Amino acid sequence: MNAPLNPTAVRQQLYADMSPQHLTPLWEVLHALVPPQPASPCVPAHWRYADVRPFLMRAGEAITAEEAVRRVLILENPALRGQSAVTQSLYAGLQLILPGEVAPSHRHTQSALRFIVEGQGAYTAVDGERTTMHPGDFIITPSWTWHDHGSEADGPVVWLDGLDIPMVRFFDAGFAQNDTRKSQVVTRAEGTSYARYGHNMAPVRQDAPFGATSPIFSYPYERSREALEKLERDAPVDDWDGVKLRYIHPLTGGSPMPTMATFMQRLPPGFNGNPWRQTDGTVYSVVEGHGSVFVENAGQTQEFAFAPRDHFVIPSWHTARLRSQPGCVLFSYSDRPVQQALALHREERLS
Ligand code: GTQ
Repeated sequence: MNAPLNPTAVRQQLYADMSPQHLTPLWEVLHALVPPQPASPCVPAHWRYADVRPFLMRAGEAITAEEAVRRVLILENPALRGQSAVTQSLYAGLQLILPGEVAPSHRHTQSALRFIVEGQGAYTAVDGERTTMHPGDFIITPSWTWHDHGSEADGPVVWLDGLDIPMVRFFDAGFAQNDTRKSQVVTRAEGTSYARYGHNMAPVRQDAPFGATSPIFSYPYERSREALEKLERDAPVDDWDGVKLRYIHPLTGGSPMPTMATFMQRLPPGFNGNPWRQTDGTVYSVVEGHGSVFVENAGQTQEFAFAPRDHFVIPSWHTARLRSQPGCVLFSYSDRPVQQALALHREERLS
């Protein structure tokens, strides 16, 4: 008679025997698959511009924009190295273009946002219209539109690229093409899209030309800043966010891109915000001023003391709070519209 096997041995034998059939037991992984709350593999991270800029400038000497196609240093989440991801769903990178250079025209199904960090006078061209970049401008490249970047500036121009690359990769839905031309032909005067859609007005007989993506290619910093300043002066300041507005698609009121939401906020001088957490991991670009973000990570609180042009990421469901002595302005983006479309987004405001 065989000796009775203990349950552990029975199970291990079962797993081993069925493994060649590509079968695996749920009960060994259920807890991790359906966690009681999000357990992001991402970690909070901070990229000081003072540390990053020398490498960007070295990249400018090591390769041309044309040879690189896009001369970008990717901001990789330290816990996701090798994945070109700043969160599980989002990509972030800093792109450099030097005077006289062209980043050749191509298109892809990934949506892109550009947030101008340093310099001015470079342009991006989308659908036949060029947009000149200024620090703090938020610029959109809609999915599957030809786009090239160029510079007639007299110094380096650097911007933050925010793309939905990991999300599109997750869906296995990425397509891309190179244009036959280096730069696209300009067919419209600069500023026409902003004139048509950027003033709480819209053309009488034209539907959304880019569907779910905003037809405003550039949201100028001047306008956003003006709004935040007015609200800081004349309206109640939120205890968590300071003064915060979201950018909108002017024809829908929704996010400017289907996959990414973007925000601009001003923390007034002496702001000491309450903590919050939300399921959309968020990337921040510091526009003006100094401050600190405190992020809880594995039971410990990390402080990132930030300066203008710094970048930082707060992962999903990490508790964070913001503080600024002199006051500051922050731009941010996340995958919130996707989570909202899937009825997954949650936010908790703590005190
Ligand atoms: O400018 O088209 O950072 O295609 C990554 C992929 C920028 C761009 C990036 C891209 C671009």
